Amino acid sequence: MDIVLASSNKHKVQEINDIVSVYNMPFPVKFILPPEGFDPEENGQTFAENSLIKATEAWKLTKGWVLADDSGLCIDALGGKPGIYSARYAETPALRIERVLKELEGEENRKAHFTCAMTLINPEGHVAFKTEGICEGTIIKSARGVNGFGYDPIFLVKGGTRTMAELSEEEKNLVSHRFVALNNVLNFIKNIK
Ligand code: ITT
Repeated sequence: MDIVLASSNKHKVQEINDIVSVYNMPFPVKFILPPEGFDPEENGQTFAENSLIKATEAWKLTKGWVLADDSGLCIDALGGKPGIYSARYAETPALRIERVLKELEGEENRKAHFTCAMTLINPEGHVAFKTEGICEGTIIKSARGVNGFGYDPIFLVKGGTRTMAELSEEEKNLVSHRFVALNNVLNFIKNIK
């Protein structure tokens, strides 16, 4: 079963394909990139809304099964920011991290979580399933680690001593917000054939 992944973030696509490859699906599932021209306007107010916008845009181009992932980092002391603005918080990933660390300077409450909202649309164009996954942690004071992407180097996973960027890909894919959401999606998909 081919599913179009409504994303142009190659790290996400890689993580999603890695997660599905170790999930015991009863039939092969392959996530493929959307065709050229996929450029949704992410103007929703929530992760779930943006996920639906991306999925709908990709469905219009493909008319097949489509999955969208809208995700981001929510920091308690910043009232949930960067949240849905995670990808646009500054120009580059390094500058985004710098901005977050600056905004948290002197702040003792470092609690944060990653959220991932997924929307699955069927070939008829209806939302077949939607879900969210969360991964809790704290924001450390300076970046550590080179794996993963985005805010991984400043996110210390709850209950551990390493940042998300210090975990191996396999380790991240067992605890991440994306893993939690995708597991729910795959549990749904395996029962539809
Ligand atoms: P698409 O919309 O094309 O899927 P995007 O990167 O713009 O790609 P989002 O709008 O969902 O995707 O924004 C997600 C941003 O949140 C991403 O660019 C990172 O900055 C951050 N993020 C999401 N998941 C993350 C993860 O697993 N580790 C670190 N940062 C993450």
